Amino acid sequence: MNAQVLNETARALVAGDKGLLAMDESNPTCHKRFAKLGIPQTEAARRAWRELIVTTAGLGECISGAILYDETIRQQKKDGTPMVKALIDAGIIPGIKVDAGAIDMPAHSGEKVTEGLDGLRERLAEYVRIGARFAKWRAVITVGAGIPSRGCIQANAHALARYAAMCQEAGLVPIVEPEVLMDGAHTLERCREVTEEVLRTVFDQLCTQRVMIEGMLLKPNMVLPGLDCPKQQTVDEVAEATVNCFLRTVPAAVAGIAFLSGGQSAELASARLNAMNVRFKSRLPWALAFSFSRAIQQPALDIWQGKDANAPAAQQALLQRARCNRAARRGEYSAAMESA
Ligand code: 5MM
Repeated sequence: MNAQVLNETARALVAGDKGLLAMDESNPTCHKRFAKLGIPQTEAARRAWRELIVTTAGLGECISGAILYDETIRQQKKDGTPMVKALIDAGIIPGIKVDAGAIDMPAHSGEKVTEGLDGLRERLAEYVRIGARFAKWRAVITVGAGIPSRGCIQANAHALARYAAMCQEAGLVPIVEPEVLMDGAHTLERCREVTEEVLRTVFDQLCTQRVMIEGMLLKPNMVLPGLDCPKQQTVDEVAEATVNCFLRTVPAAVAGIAFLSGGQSAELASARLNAMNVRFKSRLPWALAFSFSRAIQQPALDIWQGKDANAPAAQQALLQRARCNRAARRGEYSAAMESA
């Protein structure tokens, strides 16, 4: 493990006002999004969509790193250029999702555990050869009646820590993503309580597995009320609850925090990140950045609809969202940017 290289890569991913683009949807997730818009659920369509993303001119001004799916990291653009080279040429660091997805957890009704540790060392070595410099693993925590259980939190935290240690051994910066889901009618206070317990457990496991905290990034949920909760807090209240939760649980040595969007609208995700940076940036030990998938891609996908003729407008929409989130990192985002 080269600690200096890991620390430099982790810092580069959250440097300045840039953030990450998650384009690592597994085929089932990608197909769900394509199906809603009548886009064919084929390898050709997935490749075309991802080529549209990586060839968006100017994307590298806002995006530091892109998280790819196994299929995409092996693909080429129509002209034969590998996707990885296209990203590097655009000034974007290539990364790879390495978990094998979340399955139903035995003896834990309604809960999931993420798989993918078997054979991981060999897969990581191959991804390094292809050009990846960081990796990502997502754990899913569901909030409901009597859940999450201690067993679910511990199993997922342990797997995240084993994955992170193996990434660092291979020279890849691990992005550790424990996602407390927004689904349900739980309150913001309940989300805060669960997120705190999850983060405490995750960092305890990361230390136990000897993960170098300076050489990793955290990709968490914001602290939010459930989507069906009747009381939806203001942007400022969410910003405050989220930052306070992390101040209690995330070590100062972590190179950066890059939020997932988790099903928030693109505008709300930008506004909430912006509020955190406006109000707290100067007194936080870590950078507050983004690692959005839907909150960057969805407006562009809605325009593209699988048609070549719509590609320029879709790229414009993608760049617009990336610029909004870059502004949110600086604390300079405003609703007026949406109509610009
Ligand atoms: C939570 O999902 C991650 C962030 O995306 P959003 O900003 O849309 O919430 C995302 O990176 C996710 O891990 C990938 O899309 C892969 O998900 P699947 O379910 O396909 O493994």
